[in-house]
Amino acid sequence: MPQYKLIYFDARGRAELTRWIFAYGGIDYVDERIKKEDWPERKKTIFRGKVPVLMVDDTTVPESRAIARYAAKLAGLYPDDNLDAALSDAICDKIADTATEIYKIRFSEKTEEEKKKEFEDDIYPTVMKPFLERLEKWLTGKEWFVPNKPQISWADLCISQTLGTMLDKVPEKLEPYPTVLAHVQKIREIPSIKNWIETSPQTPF
Ligand SMILES: N[C@@H](CCC(=O)N[C@@H](CS)C(=O)NCC(=O)O)C(=O)O
Repeated sequence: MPQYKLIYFDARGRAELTRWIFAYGGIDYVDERIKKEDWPERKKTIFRGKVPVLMVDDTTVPESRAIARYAAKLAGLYPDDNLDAALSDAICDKIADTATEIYKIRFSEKTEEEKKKEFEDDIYPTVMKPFLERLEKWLTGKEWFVPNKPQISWADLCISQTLGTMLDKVPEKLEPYPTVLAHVQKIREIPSIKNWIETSPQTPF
């Protein structure tokens, strides 16, 4: 069994989905969280100077989506049906792209008021709302996200982890989507996930 080390900042960000997947799979790993003040020096030692990276023994795996997909395979959360796999990739890619849009605002120089306004006037109506409407329809009548061989997959964790942040910060935005909301909550109630949420470091983002 290789040794796994996930290297990121002390934040949920682009590493949290992989942490959920490891928690679900009961997979041992080192959760290394680089302090802000240590980053300029550490950056020089990290492949392409970007995190997250996953060390698998001495091999560095970069790119958060590739890392999460690899972790999902280890945890039995990657669909073995090819079409289900493609659909799970599609939703996780879509969510990651949306998160990138949100990060652009969050880490910009704008004031908190300006960031909030940009989310309300731009990102929410043009990106989040149409996405939530489609997801509400897709999940209606389904137990899990993938349709062909229905079973839990990393797509369900991805939906719950990302939209869970929205539930914590702007719960009213999920209220019009009861099926999505129930799905987010169902995954958060899985004992291994619930335990991770309750015991993991509390960070602002
Ligand atoms: N496409 C990459 C993006 C990685 C990325 O931009 N990471 C940010 C943190 S979320 C980073 O390393 N920022 C520090 C820096 O660029 O110095 C991924 O998904 O992993």
